[in-house]
Amino acid sequence: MENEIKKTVFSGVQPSGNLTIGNYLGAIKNFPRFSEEYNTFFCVVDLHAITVRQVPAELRRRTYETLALYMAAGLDATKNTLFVQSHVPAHAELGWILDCYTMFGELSRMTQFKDKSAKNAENINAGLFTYPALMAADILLYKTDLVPVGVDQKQHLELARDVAMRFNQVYGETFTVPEPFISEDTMKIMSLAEPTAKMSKSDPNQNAVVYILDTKDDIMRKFKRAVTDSDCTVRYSPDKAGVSNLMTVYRAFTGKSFEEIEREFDGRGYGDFKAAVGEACADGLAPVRAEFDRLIADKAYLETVMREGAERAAYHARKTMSKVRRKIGFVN
Ligand code: AQP
Repeated sequence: MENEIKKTVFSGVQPSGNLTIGNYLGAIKNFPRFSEEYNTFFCVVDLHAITVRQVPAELRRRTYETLALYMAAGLDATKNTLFVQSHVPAHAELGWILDCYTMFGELSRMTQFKDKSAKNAENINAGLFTYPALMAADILLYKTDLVPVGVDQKQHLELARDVAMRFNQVYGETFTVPEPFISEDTMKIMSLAEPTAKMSKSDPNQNAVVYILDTKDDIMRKFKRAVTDSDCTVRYSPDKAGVSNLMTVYRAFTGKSFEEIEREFDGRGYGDFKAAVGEACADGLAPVRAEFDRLIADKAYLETVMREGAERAAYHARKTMSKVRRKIGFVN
């Protein structure tokens, strides 16, 4: 499966909550497009998830679910390396090493750290702070060329590039410097309750978030209640954050352009529009949900995928680690 000439793609999702349509449209839905032409590594990043306190049984369940969702969204386990981060200890090892090449000032500027420490004031742990160095390790272990992510991860990716270049400057060419792949159309899906804030799986307000596995009824209800404005025209505009966000979701599921959507709902109220967004989203997610239900019922198969994926990932990680250890001066 691995091909020396092909470039490499790596990405991951934290099993830190039920996955949202933000995770789906911003990241997972884009993953399968790389399967044929790249060596691909898609990881369930459970080490990252514990930077915020998790209930152990839920973390375990969501790890299986996230893997099943990768496959339900179209990733074939025979064509992609699908694995769980904590099954490949080299992530933690390189994470520690890169901590020593990442500056306090750089980490202090990360907006995700600022946001998450504001939300988790009682648990501002060192892992939350050094999260981007571990993310750099995830990416650099596999000589990754391209990282498909939502725009919220762009700052972390820039830091990964800086750390790779810094290390290469000190020790000579070691790491490939990765590029982000950000799908312009869906790079940031916003909360339905507060459309100036990102939709997040850890948002305690369940009505603000559409989960990939929500029932059609839930999806219809959530879009019906979505915050819009008093203007009542379906128009894409920076001063209409709620409506623009719904148009982005509708465009992603129907393939229609913003102009077509504006024409379709010209003279019609928000009620019709919200119902159409709900229908399109529920219909678009239905096959993913059906495939997920099939996969999640077969835990033994998911465990086989995890085990084989971890073996393949570990093989590549070992090669990078041996180079890194030698360059740093560790005794073999
Ligand atoms: N709202 C979003 N719009 C577009 N892309 C998004 N992503 C997340 N939310 C949106 C992308 O999903 C991938 C996986 O994200 P993650 O699990 O690594 O962490 P995150 O970015 O912190 O996502 P959440 O949902 O906000 O999780 P919590 O609430 O746990 O922090 C990434 O590519 C991300 O860009």
